Formats: sequence, structure tokens, C-alpha cells
Amino acid sequence: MANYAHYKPNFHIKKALYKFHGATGDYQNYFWEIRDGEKIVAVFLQEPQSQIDVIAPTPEMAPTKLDLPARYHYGAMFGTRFTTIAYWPEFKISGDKHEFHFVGSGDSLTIVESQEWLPEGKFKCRAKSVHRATLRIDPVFGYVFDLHCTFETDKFIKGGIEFTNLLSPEQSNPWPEKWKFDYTIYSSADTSAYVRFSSNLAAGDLSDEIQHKWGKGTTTRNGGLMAFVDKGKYSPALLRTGNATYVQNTCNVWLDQHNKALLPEKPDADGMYRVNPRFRFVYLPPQMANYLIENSVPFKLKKDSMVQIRLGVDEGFEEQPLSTSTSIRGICKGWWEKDFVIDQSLAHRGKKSIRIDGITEEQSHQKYANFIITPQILLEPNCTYKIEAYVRTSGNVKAFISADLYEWTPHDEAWLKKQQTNQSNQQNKWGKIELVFTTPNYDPFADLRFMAIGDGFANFDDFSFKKVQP
Ligand SMILES: [Ca+2]
Repeated sequence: MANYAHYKPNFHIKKALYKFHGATGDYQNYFWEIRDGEKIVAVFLQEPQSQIDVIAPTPEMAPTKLDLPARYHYGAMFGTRFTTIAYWPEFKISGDKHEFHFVGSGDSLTIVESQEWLPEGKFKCRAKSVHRATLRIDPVFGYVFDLHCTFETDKFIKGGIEFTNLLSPEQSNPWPEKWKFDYTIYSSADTSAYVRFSSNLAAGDLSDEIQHKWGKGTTTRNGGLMAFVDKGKYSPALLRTGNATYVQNTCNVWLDQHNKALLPEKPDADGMYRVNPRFRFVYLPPQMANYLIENSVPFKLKKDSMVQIRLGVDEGFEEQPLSTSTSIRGICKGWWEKDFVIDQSLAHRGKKSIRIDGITEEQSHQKYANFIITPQILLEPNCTYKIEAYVRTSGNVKAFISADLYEWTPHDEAWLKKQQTNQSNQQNKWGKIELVFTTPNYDPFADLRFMAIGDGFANFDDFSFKKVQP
């Protein structure tokens, strides 16, 4: 199995300017390509996230040229990323001082990134963090990054520090032909078992509902791992190789894992709290991915099922609510919101539909009226999409589906385009509604909402949201 015992890498850095398309026109960003000879192993992006997208598990899988996405964002990156700064107290570079540089080339290459917070600065503390991410060849795995972190602060920080974040763009992708990594699997601190939950937003949301000493999150075993796993596929993993109390939280939009370590309860003699966690990033080979699936136990979620509306297929709601152990990535409400109501007394076809209660005209203009929390619905550039459904109104209600387009997050202040299906306001009768739209040369997101405005309610059935061209 030591396929790379005699492999001699030639690691070096090459700065590259990549061009993208966006809502305000074309734009460009600098990336540092982490190369092995002519091959591209990973790319390092600095501002504002500080992250390494690992493209290739092994030398033979590394490309010499990259296909650029239309835009670069959490749903469209070059590979699974891990972040290379402490995400504290913000999810970006926040130190009063910040610096990065590269060390070495050939057999190994290190990216060193540090931040320093000053008493007179915005966060009024003395703190320093250093991340050293070293790429090397492992005789068995191929490309491996060792991430050694140090953090010290004169102020106790409850809940821990996020040292690295693992995110795969395909993990939460709601389109069946795009999604990857059916499970998140991790080593539990409480048992010797590997624990798994499925890659749907309902399960992700419920996966870290555990109270630890200073907050919510899963405490994980020293020497253990967390991985995004697909049967028979190379699966990205983060191993914990140092001594610390590690905690992880699942992002309820992208299903990324916030990898944290807790500070010690007592400071050192000089009054500083210190923690030095260590991680290793590696793509586990298919045999190990299979082993993890076969030898893991499901996490006991608080809810067995939730409505998860599927995209790309005909959704007649007959199987809803879906089990939280499915790896289907449907559109769903967060656990803190009321789930969609499945109505078993009215259906256009079959026995079930979803029922949406009417809200007032005034409420309908509020930013988050009937908002569906997750996931972000990624669209492709230059494609035509069609949304269809049958709707039946009860009472004096107008009903439609909106799918406004936005560029970054649903919290954006301005929509790129407001759009909705035609309305159905024929009472007590099923009527068809639809919307056909074409995306521009970049890839916006869609904000899907089922709307009923007025005194009464509306039932929606035989819903579909599909790409029809090309
Ligand atoms: Ca139905």
C-alpha cells in the first residue's frame, strides 16, 4: 500500500489571476497555486477567508489545468477546503495585525499565517494565533497537509476557538446530479465508536444538539477524525493529532464542520491561556471510506423525519416527511422553525400535499416572510429552469411560488431579480402555476418560497424545480 514511498514531489507556489463573472460584471482574484511540478495539488486563497482548497488526493489525480467556476463561492470551490486562520471572533481575518508567508519548496512546503490582537484594538485583548499548514507526501495516502496551530490570549474565551473549518461545496448541493459525500462521520469523545449522520440539512441541523461544558457542539476524541464520506470514493478527512479538547459544530447551510478547541480553564503563570491543536488533512482512499460507513453508528437525532422538498424530480409529497437518515438534500426549515405542514386531506394527486397558511399582505413584504432556511439553492450559469406546481386555495387567498435571485446570501440587501410564478386564486380548485427563467453568465442562488396571502390557506402539490436547458 506504500504507493508513494519512493515518490519525490517538487512542491512550489505559483501566483495566478483567475477571472470570474458576477452580478456587477467580470472580476478577478489572485490565488496561489500549490503545485507539484506542473500538477496543481491545491489553491490557497487569502482575503478574506484564508483557505486551502485541496484538489487532488494523490499525484496521479492532480490536474495541470483548472476548470474555473463562473464565480468563486462556498458552493463553487476547487476542492474541499480547510481554513488557515483562527476564526475568532469573526469568520474572517480579524486580528489587528495579520501576516502570511511561504516556507520551503521541493519535498515540503509550509504556509504560515498569523494574527495578533492588541489591547488598544477593536477586541481589547492581547492574543496571538499562528497556523502552519505543511504539505508533504505520505507513503500511503499521497498528498497530506499537517496543520499545527498555536493560540494564546489574556482573556478567557468561552466556547473555544475555531481553528479550522472543513467545507466541501458538493456536501449540501440540493441537485441530485451534483451532490457528493453521503455522510459526515466522526470519532466520538464518549465512545470508541465512529458516529455518522446523513448529508441532509435536517440531520446536519440536529447533529450537534449536544451540550458540552461551554456551549453546544460535539466533543470529539483526541487522535480521532471527522470526514465527509462517500461509499467507494476518495473522502476528505480531518484528523486530530494533538492534545486538546476538540469540539465540532455543523453549519446549518453548507454542512461544513467548525473545528474548535477549548481553552484550558486556568491560565499559565504569566496569565495567558494557551492551546495548541493539531490537525491533518487527507483524502481517505475508497477502502477506508467503506470501512468508516460499515463500522459507524448513526447519531441519535432528536427528530426522525422532516419535510425535505426535493429539487430536480417530481415532488408529490407522498413520501413526506422524509427520514432524517436519508442522504437526499431537500429544501427544509431549520429545527427552530415550524416544519412544513403535510396535509393528508387534500391532494392534486395521491393523498398528500403541503399546506401553507395565509399571511397578510403587509407580512408578505417582510424580508423573511415564509423564508426557507436551507440549503442555498445553487443554479448554473446560462441555463433555463422551470418551476411548476398545482395549487388549490381555500378562503380568500392568492397563492404563488417566488424564486428571487441573489448573489451571495439570502441576507443580501438587494435582490438581483424578483420573480414568481403566476398566481392561482380560484377557490377550491386545483390550478397550475409555473415560472420559466434563464440565468445570466454567472450563477446566482434562488430563494424559493411558497406563498399564500390573504384569509385562508393554500395547498401545493406536484411541485417540480428542474433545469430544462441545456
Ligand atoms: Ca401529492
